[in-house]
Amino acid sequence: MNPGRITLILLASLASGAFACGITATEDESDSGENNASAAAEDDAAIPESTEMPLESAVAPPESDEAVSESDEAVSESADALVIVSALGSSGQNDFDGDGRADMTVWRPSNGTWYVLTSSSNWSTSIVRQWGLSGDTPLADTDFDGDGQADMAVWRPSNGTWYVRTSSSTWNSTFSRQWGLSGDVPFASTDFDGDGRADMAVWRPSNGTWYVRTSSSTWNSAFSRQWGLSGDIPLASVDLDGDGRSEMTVWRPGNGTWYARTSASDWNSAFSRQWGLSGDIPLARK
Ligand SMILES: [Ca+2]
Ligand SMILES: [Ca+2]
Ligand SMILES: [Ca+2]
Repeated sequence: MNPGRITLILLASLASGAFACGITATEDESDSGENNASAAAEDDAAIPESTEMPLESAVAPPESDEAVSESDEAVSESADALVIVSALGSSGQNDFDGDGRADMTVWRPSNGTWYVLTSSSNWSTSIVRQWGLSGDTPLADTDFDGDGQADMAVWRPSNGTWYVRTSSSTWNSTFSRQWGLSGDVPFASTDFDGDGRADMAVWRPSNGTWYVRTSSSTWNSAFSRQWGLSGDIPLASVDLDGDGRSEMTVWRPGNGTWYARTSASDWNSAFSRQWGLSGDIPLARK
């Protein structure tokens, strides 16, 4: 579960009514219902066990006494529900048109389609692209090509593949990378290498390991760090040391403790603070 992701589900009956006006305004749908994502997959690497030797935890993690719920998966698989794409992320804007203001964005699981009402049109013109399938996890507010505009990206749990439509191609060109396995937690809008473009990162609950493909390598090189235990809540878009790169942070519900590996140490040094109690919700942008 990614508690930082703010994902709202409207019941289908409510959502379809609320959304009807947005659909009628749509005129620039460029793609048929065909999903190019599967054909576009490059599948250029299975996830390695580790490209670097896992490091010993600087703070010995105690056993967790709480399990992580998997409600995110349930959200994505709700065929008749609308997923309101989170407005939280690197810019917090879901800014597809690049004017620095938030666009109104939803992703529809039943047809894998993105509906964007652009701020630059005073929210009167839409961008619509089919991208993704029912069961995919939409990644909000993520900029892989670094042009300052949001791309359209989904992560597919069944094959652990990232599918991206780039804003620099007016969301017409795509690429994909296999990264992660079913059961992993994918993160939107992370930047571990600090190049201003989104990396592809997952956290694996079964072994508490972070796997990162870096954008600076065109998502071809990767590294990993063991950090956290099953039951922890991973928080990816947290920059605790302020160097513009993501920390690897988990919050442990069982003892209310934050454990962070710092980017400034290339994720080799760590510290922790007990802050919060079991039942609290750690707040972080997702
Ligand atoms: Ca972009
Ligand atoms: Ca990056
Ligand atoms: Ca940092």
